[in-house]
Amino acid sequence: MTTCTHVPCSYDPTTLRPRILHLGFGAFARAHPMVYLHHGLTVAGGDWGVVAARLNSGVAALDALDTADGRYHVAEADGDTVTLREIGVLRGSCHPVRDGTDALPALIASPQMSLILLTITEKGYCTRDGALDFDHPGVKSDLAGGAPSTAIGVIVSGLGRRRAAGLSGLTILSCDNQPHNGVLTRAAVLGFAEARDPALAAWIAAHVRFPSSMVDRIVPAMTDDSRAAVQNALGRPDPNAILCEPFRQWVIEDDFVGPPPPFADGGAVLVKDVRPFEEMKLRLLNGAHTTLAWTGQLLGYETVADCMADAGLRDLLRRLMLAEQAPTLQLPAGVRIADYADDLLLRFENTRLRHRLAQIATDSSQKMPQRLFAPVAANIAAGRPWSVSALAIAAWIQGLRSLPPIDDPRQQELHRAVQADDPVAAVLSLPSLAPADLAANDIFMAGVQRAFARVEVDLKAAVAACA
Ligand code: NAI
Ligand code: CS2
Repeated sequence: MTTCTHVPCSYDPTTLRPRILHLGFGAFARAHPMVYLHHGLTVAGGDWGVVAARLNSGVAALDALDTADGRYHVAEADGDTVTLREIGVLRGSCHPVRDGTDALPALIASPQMSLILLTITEKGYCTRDGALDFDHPGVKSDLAGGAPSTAIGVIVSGLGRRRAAGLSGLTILSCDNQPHNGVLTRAAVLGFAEARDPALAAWIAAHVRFPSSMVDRIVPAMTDDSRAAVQNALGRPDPNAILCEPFRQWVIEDDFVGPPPPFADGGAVLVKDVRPFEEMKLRLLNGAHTTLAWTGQLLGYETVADCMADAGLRDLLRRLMLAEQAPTLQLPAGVRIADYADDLLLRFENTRLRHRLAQIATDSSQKMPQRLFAPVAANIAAGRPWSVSALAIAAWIQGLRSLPPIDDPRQQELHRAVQADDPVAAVLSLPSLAPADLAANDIFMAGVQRAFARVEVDLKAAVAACA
């Protein structure tokens, strides 16, 4: 028996002004930053409205939001409850394919624009080794003077117009699962601006803020099941709705140009240093997700919740989190890491989510460094165990060889590498994948090779041996 609660929007969306641009408006945007703003406006009021934007795909998704006047529902679901919140923060949408390539830079340069939010996925930053990747085809084309096609090109173009118009700077807040995501965004934006116009780069460095943030809420892509669950709970379809877990967390570096939107009133925590929070989350939650994505698929499971019914995989994750990831962390004050790990396992059990392992496995080349390679490097340096991490990396390589292809910006290189006689060495030696000193470390290479040999023969036994 499911208890459904419907919470209508209690503020008047027509009083909001477009002061926030959200680039990369997909599933997570709907269910996380918009929800914080929604709660903040509900509690504290204000006029902070959002323009939802995407760059390459998704015109129809934005059209559907416009048709609904920007209103949609977030369904927060677990075993026996569904809470449907009506969100009213959107004040329009923008897409270069529909509205012209000038539209996004012009929005960024509108006087009332104060904040750009980003959920453009790890690859959307066009970086390599922490700096802008000048070999990236999109970056090359944007710098050659074409209409900007990358998020970074669009942002710099808009900031150039703000400067030319004598306007103030603004804040750019990354909500992507990257370590030090503000530092990375700043490096990409400044790298691009420097190549285009050093005076603009200097203006950006002086007038634009790039706080880092740790974001957490599990928001799988919508499926027929989740659409049906929303329709049952709401009594009618909502084509813009999103279903997610009840849990949410947002820790933001307190570094804004001017007063921030009421995110803190909506439950976000503003802190001086986000690093302890982001490392804990990226290594325990996301590291565990990536481990499951590959081991779970190889064992024939489809979703995270399916894996949680396998005692061997549960034990494997606990060991990864507590014996391998936790020792690499400086914990945020007041956090008991065993409780944090137990809470994660409970969240993973949520059968309402049907979080597909194949979705988590996408773009793994962009996820391995922060989720597994960095903690492994720390463990090897300290002489601590890292056998579960080795198994996870080996399962990734075996999965690339034997599972149906999964999207990854480095898919072609990876595909070639896994055909080599020594796929482990070929993959881990790809430039800018693992850190160069880790890839050159014999202990690392031999450890993953040993794990790979076990994974190839009998993954279930390899899991049991590690767990
Ligand atoms: P999604 O697929 O629903 O949306 C992705 C958005 O990124 C789309 O708007 C797409 O157009 C845009 N995008 C993709 N590649 C791009 C590129 N190269 N340049 C510019 N924009 C690009 O995915 P979702 O679930 O919204 O996740 C997006 C990101 O949010 C994740 O990659 C992650 O960093 C972050 N996140 C997601 C969570 C989740 O549970 N879904 C939780 C925590 C963070
Ligand atoms: C997942 C994350 O797709 C993935 O890589 O690990 O999106 C995860 O669901 C979120 O980070 C949870 O906050």
